[in-house]
Amino acid sequence: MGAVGAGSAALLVTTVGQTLGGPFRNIALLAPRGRDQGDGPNDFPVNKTAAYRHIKPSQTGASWHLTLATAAGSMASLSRPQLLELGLHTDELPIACVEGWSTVQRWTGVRLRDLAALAGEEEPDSVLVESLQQGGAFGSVLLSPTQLLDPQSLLALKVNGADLSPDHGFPARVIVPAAPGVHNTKWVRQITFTKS
Ligand SMILES: Nc1nc2c(c(=O)[nH]1)N[C@H]1C(S)=C(S)[C@@H](COP(=O)(O)O)O[C@H]1N2
Ligand SMILES: [Mo]
Repeated sequence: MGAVGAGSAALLVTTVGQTLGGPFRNIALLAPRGRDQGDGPNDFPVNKTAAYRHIKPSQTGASWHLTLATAAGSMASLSRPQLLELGLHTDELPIACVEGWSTVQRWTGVRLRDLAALAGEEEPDSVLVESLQQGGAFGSVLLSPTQLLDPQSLLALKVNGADLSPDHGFPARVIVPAAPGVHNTKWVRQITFTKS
């Protein structure tokens, strides 16, 4: 019992350190991997960093385009400036990681359902989101029609008013409500809307 109690106390201290951020963050010894959390608007926990996933600046610079595809084969390709000119929405939504932390941030981006409409498939049966990430876990996710149609589901381009940092998924990432953190794919390269 004593040992269990001590363990819980240590965990609590760790969590408090994480929540406080700033100088206290460094005393959170068990803080989520990814330590370099970025500054200011991007200063919140990172799951896997861009470096860890081998995302290169050459892939995320001006040459980056989002590809929208459908089963019918229609394709659209949008640069980041083009995405920023679409109707943008801002919402506070959490990332809840199964590793034991969660954080609420203010995200700005394009609604996933608006991207489906752009692709010409407004009622797909499934939505496959693929990252620039090659190999490793969490490089893609299959979203449901319910997640797609939710007006809070975004392809986020900004957080707390600033561009996403590389570690938080620049140039674009998924943010969907009420889902495990792994659904929030970072460094998105392609979204495929499929109708069976
Ligand atoms: N491409 C990619 N996306 C990813 C991950 C990843 O490893 N690769 N990690 C996921 C996990 S487990 C979580 S909890 C969130 C964390 O987002 P954050 O690092 O911006 O806080 O990103 C998700 N998106
Ligand atoms: Mo996670």
